[in-house]
Amino acid sequence: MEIIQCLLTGDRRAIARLITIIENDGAEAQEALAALYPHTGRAHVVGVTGAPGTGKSTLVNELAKVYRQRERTVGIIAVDPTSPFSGGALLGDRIRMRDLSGDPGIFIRSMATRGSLGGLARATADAIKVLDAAGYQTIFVETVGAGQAEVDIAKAAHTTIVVEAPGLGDDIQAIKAGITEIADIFVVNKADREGADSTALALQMILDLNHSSHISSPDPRWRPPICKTVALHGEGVGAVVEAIGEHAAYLRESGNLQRRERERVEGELRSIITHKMARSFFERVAEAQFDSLVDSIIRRELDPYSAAARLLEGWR
Ligand SMILES: Nc1nc2c(ncn2[C@@H]2O[C@H](COP(=O)(O)OP(=O)(O)OP(=O)(O)O)[C@@H](O)[C@H]2O)c(=O)[nH]1
Ligand SMILES: [Mg+2]
Repeated sequence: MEIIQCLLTGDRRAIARLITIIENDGAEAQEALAALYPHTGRAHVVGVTGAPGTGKSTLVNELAKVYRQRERTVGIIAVDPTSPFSGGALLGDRIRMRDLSGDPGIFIRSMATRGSLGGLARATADAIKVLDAAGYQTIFVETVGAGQAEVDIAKAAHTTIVVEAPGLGDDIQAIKAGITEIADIFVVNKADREGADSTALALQMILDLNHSSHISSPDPRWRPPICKTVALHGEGVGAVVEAIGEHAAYLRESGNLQRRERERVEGELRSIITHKMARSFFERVAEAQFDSLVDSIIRRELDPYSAAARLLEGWR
């Protein structure tokens, strides 16, 4: 494919077009992904997640600057699971990241939900492949919140940063509930504000608790560092870059890089198969039969499980 040749030379229009093709999820997307896949697997993917407004975009912006000073190319994907309008709700991010644009070593793209959250996770994973094949060495993926969509998106990352900010008391609860499992690095941003120390302390305590009770820690040998930053002024950002480097080295040396890659590919394959099977089922099922079963369920003549079994009969 000609567009893939352009992509491999780092052509920005080719990158943008390919990501749009992927978002539209048609036959063209499959063909493109097949062609670019052999050129992937080189980038280090860093997920950045956390509650709204904690300073994720500002932090990514500053991290990207540090990487650029070190002559590493940077791809940035900002994912908004709450917005159906790609680019609309995230316009703010683009404006904030404006001081990075114009640098050919940086590519920034926003993505939003077109259909299901599962679809968004798949599209994000594929957009990462496009930037990887185009030669971007470090790829940041920013997501908001701590829902299942973020956890799924985080699975595509090698290193996941969870960003906290002081004064979000309830948020610590949310973090406790699920997100410690995906955090490789914690950042307490807005350290210029009151309460940053107690937020960091709360995180320490959660880590101690998890450590002693062996709850989460998929990686008992890696204890997530807690970095304090003032992203607004670039303070403490160098330490985050170091932590990312240390985590990457840890992944390589411990053999966890291969283990994660295997888990990621397994999950991806399962998700694609589930998606494809469901889609091909709904393409083939007779609408009239489907509707009449719905009527039967409503009339309580049939329960939903038996109706599903009837529809699936003979489909295997
Ligand atoms: N005081 C202070 N403000 C900050 C700092 N970092 C970011 N901000 C401000 O916090 C606000 C939100 O920053 P963003 O970077 O957009 O936060 P975000 O987490 O990307 O926000 P969403 O993507 O909307 O969830 C902006 O007004 C920033 O200027 C910081 O270190 N200190
Ligand atoms: Mg943001």
